[in-house]
Amino acid sequence: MTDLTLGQPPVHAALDFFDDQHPPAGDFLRDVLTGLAATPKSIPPVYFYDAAGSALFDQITDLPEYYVTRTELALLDRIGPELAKRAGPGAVVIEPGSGSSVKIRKLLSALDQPAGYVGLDISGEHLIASCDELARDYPGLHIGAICADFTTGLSLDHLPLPKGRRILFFPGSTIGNFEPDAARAVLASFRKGMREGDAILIGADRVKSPQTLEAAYDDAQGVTAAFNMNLIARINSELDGTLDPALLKHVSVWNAEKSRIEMHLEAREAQQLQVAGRSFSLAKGERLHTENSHKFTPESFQALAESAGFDLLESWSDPAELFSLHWLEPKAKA
Ligand code: AVJ
Repeated sequence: MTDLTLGQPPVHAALDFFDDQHPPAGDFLRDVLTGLAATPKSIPPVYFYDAAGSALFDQITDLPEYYVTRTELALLDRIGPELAKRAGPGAVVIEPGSGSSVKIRKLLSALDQPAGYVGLDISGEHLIASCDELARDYPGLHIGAICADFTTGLSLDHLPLPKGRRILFFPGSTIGNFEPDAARAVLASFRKGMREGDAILIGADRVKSPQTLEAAYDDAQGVTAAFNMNLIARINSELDGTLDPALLKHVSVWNAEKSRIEMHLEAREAQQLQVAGRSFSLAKGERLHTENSHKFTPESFQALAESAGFDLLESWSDPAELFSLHWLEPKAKA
């Protein structure tokens, strides 16, 4: 059951609707225990983003080595008129995993009289705050918010959306966090919620020199290391863990075979650790795998899009070809 909460506490007069789909909270304890018992050991990257982790991620986006965010922002500025032409007037922009309000503002400002915006995020509080701010700055734009987990698909049919063509906005190379099969599944599930003529504007980071990539995920100021280590702080404080951050080292490695940057926490020496009363051991040099960030070539991204049921109509890149934005439309149904 979804409940359409209009004007219930807290009151959001600025929003056309707030649709709480009650996404199940991730089970941090279960996932950490499972990951530590596995070989190789791993922790899912969704747990990076508590308040401290989100603040560290914001700092990452400003680092000299982390070209991703500033490159995508500059690209959005440059291609704004082309996006306006592609989208046409009266579009309804839907943003799964709405994160940076800077990016959505650039898109909304570039488009030709957009009719609506719908933010969708797993964290309702954060979502409402950012949609409220958008509503203040874009009067006349119909704005709604959906609290849901986008990885399980988009359910939009019951919502009072303006009529226009729907444009899904999925920037940041978030798609790169998923392994190929899961990335295909995410895109295919987006497609299920789309009608003919709707489109996705999606950001995807590109393959480039391993040195550039490894530096982007292991910066000189140690902000990315702190972001990675934040997982350890969370395990210690929330799951009664005994991990010693001084015994772990942040590493970023380019995995050429899988075309991805991997982040790990590597044991500087052999150690025992406890989480919620359970014991685990790490051998010297053993790693906890904490994130994958897949990088694409124009060909590999096109193959992914097509395998998920989309045609790739256009791609744009910055002059140094660091990052791309792609325009996808559902393949005509046979
Ligand atoms: C938010 C998944 C796009 O993979 O570049 C940045 C996360 N991790 N630095 C990325 C991240 C370390 C980021 N994404």
